[in-house]
Order: sequence, then structure tokens, then C-alpha cells
Amino acid sequence: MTIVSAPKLEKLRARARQHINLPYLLYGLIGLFGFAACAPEAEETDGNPPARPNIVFIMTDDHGYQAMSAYDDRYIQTPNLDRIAEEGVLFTNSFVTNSICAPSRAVLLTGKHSHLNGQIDNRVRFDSSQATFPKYLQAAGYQTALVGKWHLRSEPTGFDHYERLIGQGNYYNSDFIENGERKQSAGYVTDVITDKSINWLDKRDPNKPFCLLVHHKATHRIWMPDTALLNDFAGVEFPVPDNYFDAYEGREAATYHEMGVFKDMDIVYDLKMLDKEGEFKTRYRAAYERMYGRMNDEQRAAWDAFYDPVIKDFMAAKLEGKDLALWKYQRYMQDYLKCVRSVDNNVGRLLDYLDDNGLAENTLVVYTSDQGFYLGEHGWFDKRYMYEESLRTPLAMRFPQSLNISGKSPALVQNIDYAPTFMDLAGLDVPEDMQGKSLIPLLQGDSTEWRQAIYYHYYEYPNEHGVKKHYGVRTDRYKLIHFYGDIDTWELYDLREDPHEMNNLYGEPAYESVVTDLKLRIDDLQETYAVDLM
Ligand code: SGN
Ligand code: CA
Repeated sequence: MTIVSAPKLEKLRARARQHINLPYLLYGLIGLFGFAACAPEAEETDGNPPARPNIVFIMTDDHGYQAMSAYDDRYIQTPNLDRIAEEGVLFTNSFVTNSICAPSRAVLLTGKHSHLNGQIDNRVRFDSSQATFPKYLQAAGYQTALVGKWHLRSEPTGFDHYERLIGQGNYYNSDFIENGERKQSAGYVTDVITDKSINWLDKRDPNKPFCLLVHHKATHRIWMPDTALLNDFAGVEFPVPDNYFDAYEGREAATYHEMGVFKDMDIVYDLKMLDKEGEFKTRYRAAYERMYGRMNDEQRAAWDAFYDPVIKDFMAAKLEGKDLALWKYQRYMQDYLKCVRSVDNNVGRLLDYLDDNGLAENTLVVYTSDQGFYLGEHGWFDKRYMYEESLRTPLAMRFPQSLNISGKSPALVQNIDYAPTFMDLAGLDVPEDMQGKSLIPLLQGDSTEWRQAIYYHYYEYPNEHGVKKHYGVRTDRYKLIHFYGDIDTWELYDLREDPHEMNNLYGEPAYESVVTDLKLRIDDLQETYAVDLM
């Protein structure tokens, strides 16, 4: 890891303080957001202060790290996503606090765990009156914008401009709410979100710093690819995870899942086998027909040209048992990875825009997902569980050039750290009630105070995928999980010996002291984060 000199960072902060504007001062003074520590300090200026860094935060939906080649190149090459990591930092131990969409978004905005920001699941409405980093940045003179998925039920606040999807949005010709007004778009959603982001960048005031949140719909279920990419991966056979046929021995909570690729995926809805004869009368056929029905004639013609022969072959093959299970896996991966490819191409477009407009040097670019995802591990799709594939989320950050930060960081980082990092980068003090920490001092080489364990807590139960409520702790080596509610089971994994979490060691005498230590850590973390068991 390249070390940045402390004076350099101080200079950056000093620059930022010179730009603090009046509303920010007022917020600080009247303690509107419950923090006084953020009041700006007076700084001496020597002529024109250099520009404060910009922020472009790109977040996809359900992008598992296994499908980003900087982490894992078995399935797909993602040169544009990897470029962010190569020119910046790849976080090799990046986790979420609650592996589901709306909670993850609320954590991002507030820098607080779910029980404190109130967004414990996808069902509740986000209290948009609370303090968020876009509000702090906006008050400090940043131009702020959000484009894409929002999913928090209340309208976005803290943005000068927003164009949000409605709920999950649609892959084709999606509707958006643009600053309160409903408008339909034309085209493939990943392209549209990128176009809208670039349009906003083009129209912004070039004399002020900006913070742009680009929230893609991809790669969320039902993984509808861009018609332009339908023929990618032709003939490719993807390696099947070793535990695809997992029997969940010793892991009772996992047996209740309803997220099996071969057990639960809908042939028509998830796997696109919309036979014209109507033979497949599946549960979600009508829902698929609605999504398919959004396409215009040209899009539908391209779609059918690809899928009709696949449907024909599938019907002729009359697969059963293991063959059918393996066919489903390949079919799933084909669509999922095409959605990833479109994200990669579009992130490339955005990076090019920054290059071409002289913005690359002074802009923090972040790539992440709202959580990870299963690509057939344990036989699954979806997320929610505290197992590695959905606890982890991809994270790469390319810092402003003046900071000279690059490399790989193995520190245990979490999405609570994003808001504090952006505050720090903008030269603002991190509010005391944010629970994450700025990553900048860590990347400067100061790892002395960094956390040695992360806390996780998932609340949404009952839910459509059958995952029970649970909380747990993960260190660099061990993971302890407690499933609770209408179940009371514990799971312990030694991630060094058992990276795929197949062997629950809880209750084994040899691990008694490990369990005792991890339980103490849970108590400690619950106290530190003021967790209320729900
Ligand atoms: C939808 C999906 C689920 C998914 C949730 C949450 N079903 O309900 O599979 O777990 O979203 O996803 S779907 O039939 O509508 O696709 S999240 O990323 O928004 O949290
Ligand atoms: Ca998600």
C-alpha cells in the first residue's frame, strides 16, 4: 500500500474548509443534524484555493465479487471495473452489515447500522429527515445528484437533482421519477442510467465540486441482458461450484432456504423459457410477460431471435434430475454475466467521460454493489445469509491523484465506512454518530486502530427466500452466526480451513475457546454499536 504523507491530507482538508458555505455553517451552529463538531474552522487562503475532490459513487445491485475479474476471473473479465482497482485500491475484505437492498442503501447514506438508521429491511420506509452524507456535502457546497435505483420508499433528500427508478425499476424502457415527476425512458436500463449520469455531469456547474451517485438496477433478478450482448458467452460452459449440490448437513438454518437455482428458480421468469405454446404454466409466467411486454418491437425481435432457439432446444431435450439442475445453472449464469458485462461497458463509458473532461485526476471513483450474491454456491441465487458470497461485496476505489493511494487492502471494511470516507475526503469532520470510519487514514498506513472483527445483522423474516433472522461476527479467520426468531441455532466456521463454509464447528469441544472469544466479541460489538435485538 502506498503511503500518503499526513501533511498532504491536511492540505486537502484545509482546502475543503475554505469552501464551507453559509447553509453548512448554519447546520453546524444550530445542530440540525445533531452534531456540533462539524463546524468549519477558519483557514487562511493563499490566493485561489484548489478545487475540492469530486465523488462518483457507482453501485450495482446484487453483483457478487465472483463476477468481477479483479477478485475472481473464472467466469468473466471486467476490465473497466478492474481498472478502478488497478489505478486505485481493491478491498479484498469488503463486507456489508445487512445483506439486502434498502438496508444497504440506508447504511451507505447514514454511515450507521440498520437498527440506528431504522431501515432494517426492504419493507419499512426510510426516514429521510435524518442526516446523510449527501446532505452534509450539499450543505458544504457540493452539487449532489442520484441516478438509478433508490428503493427506500420515501423520496430522496439531500440531492440537487435525482432521477430514481420506481421500486426495482425495469430493464427495458424503465420509468423514472425525475425530481418528483414521472417519466419513461427508452432503452436498456444500464445504458440509460449511464446516459443520465453523463448528462448531469455535462450540465453541472464546473466551478463547484460534485458528488454523483450512480445506482444501477443491474445485476438484480431477473437478469435481463441487453439485446446487444445476447450472443456473448456463446457455447461457454461455466464451472459449477463444488457445493452446488449442497445438502446443508449440520446447518439447519440453511435448509429452510427458498433460493435454490434448481429448486426454486422459475423456468419462465428466471430462466426466460417463455414458450409460445404456453406449456410452461409457471407461478411467475405472468410477471415475466409483463417485463417482456415492456420491450419495443425491435428489442423484442432481437430478444426472440436469441431465446426462441434456446426454448426450442430446451423443450426438445426434456431434461430431468441432475441434468436439469446443471442446465439451470448454465442458463442462469449466461443471463447474469451478460448483465455484468453491460455494467462493465458502461462503467468504462463513465471513466472515459471523466478522462475526456479532465475530471479523472481530482475525482474519487468508487465501484461497489449493495451486497454480494450467490452464483450457484450452496445451490443458491439471492443473498441475505451471512455466508461469504453475500456478506462480501465488491469494493474498488480510485482516489484523487494528489493522494497517491493505490494497492490492495486486506482490512476488514464495511459499508458503514463509505459515508465517513466521503466526509473526510471532502474535508469535513466525520460526525460522531456515524458508526463507520474513514478509510483514508487506514490507506495512509495507519492501521493501528482498525477493527479486527465486523458485525452483521439480518432482520427480514419472514421473506420470500426463507432466510431466518441472524447476527454474527467475522474476524479474519473465524465466523460465528446466531440464527434466531423461530429458530435458535449457532454456526461456527474456520474460514482458513473451510472457505466455503460447509463444516459447522459449533459445539465441537476443540473450538470451545474460539466460541467463547467470538461470543465476547459479539457482546462487545453489540454494545459498541448500540444494537437492539429485534
Ligand atoms: C425481489 C426479488 C427477490 C429479492 C428481493 C430483494 N424477487 O423481491 O428475489 O430477494 O427483490 O432484492 S423478484 O421476483 O421481484 O425479482 S433487493 O436487492 O432489492 O434487496
Ligand atoms: Ca440488492
